Amino acid sequence: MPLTLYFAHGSPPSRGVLLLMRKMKLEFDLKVIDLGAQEHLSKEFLKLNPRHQVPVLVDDDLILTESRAILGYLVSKYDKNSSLYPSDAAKRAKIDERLYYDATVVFPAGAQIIVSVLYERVKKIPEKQRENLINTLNVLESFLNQNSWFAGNALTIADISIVPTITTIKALGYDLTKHPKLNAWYQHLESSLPNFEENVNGANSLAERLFSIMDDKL
Ligand SMILES: N[C@@H](CCC(=O)N[C@@H](CS)C(=O)NCC(=O)O)C(=O)O
Repeated sequence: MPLTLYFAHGSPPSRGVLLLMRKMKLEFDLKVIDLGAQEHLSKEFLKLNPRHQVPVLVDDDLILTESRAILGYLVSKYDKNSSLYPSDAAKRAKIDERLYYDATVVFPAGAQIIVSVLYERVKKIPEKQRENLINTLNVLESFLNQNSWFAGNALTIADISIVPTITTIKALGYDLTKHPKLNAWYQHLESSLPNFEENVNGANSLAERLFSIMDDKL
């Protein structure tokens, strides 16, 4: 049975998994879940993920519901010698460190703003949320002081996990050139990752929904 990815265009973690699957040239069924139409609350989807979130990966009888676990699994299972997620303990620990930072700080910093606009219908981005996001971007910039990648000296799943949030904030009007190393990293990924435009289109569609509610930009 082929892999199946349940995915939403606007969702940064979904787009990260899609970017990796395209890069790895995996064959898979893509099932697009329309969050606006509440397809993630359907009975069938709740059976896959009771937390009603995308992405979800199904591989035979394995169901995975956390994007960063999916990224690690795909490389470990389908390209285990790849530098995207090496088996060396120290290298892998550094990648995991960045993935946890993404899960607990980077993605939530962007997601907070999206939730405030989409669900609380705020017209202006709350100043505290904007500051939090900028502080996070400054930390990301400092991570790039030693290397041009987030974990070591090669592209890894840490970069692939983080980049969709950055694409989203750019789509919301943020000027990334304020963070020169982050901007250079972004441009490199934009020009080298296959099908990157799918990620940009997904971020633009989410930004369009937000701009239809708020009179603000990042
Ligand atoms: N920890 C999850 C976060 C996924 C997540 O927040 N998904 C959002 C879209 S970006 C979602 O499906 N939201 C619908 C909901 O929570 O009901 C991951 O990275 O896989």
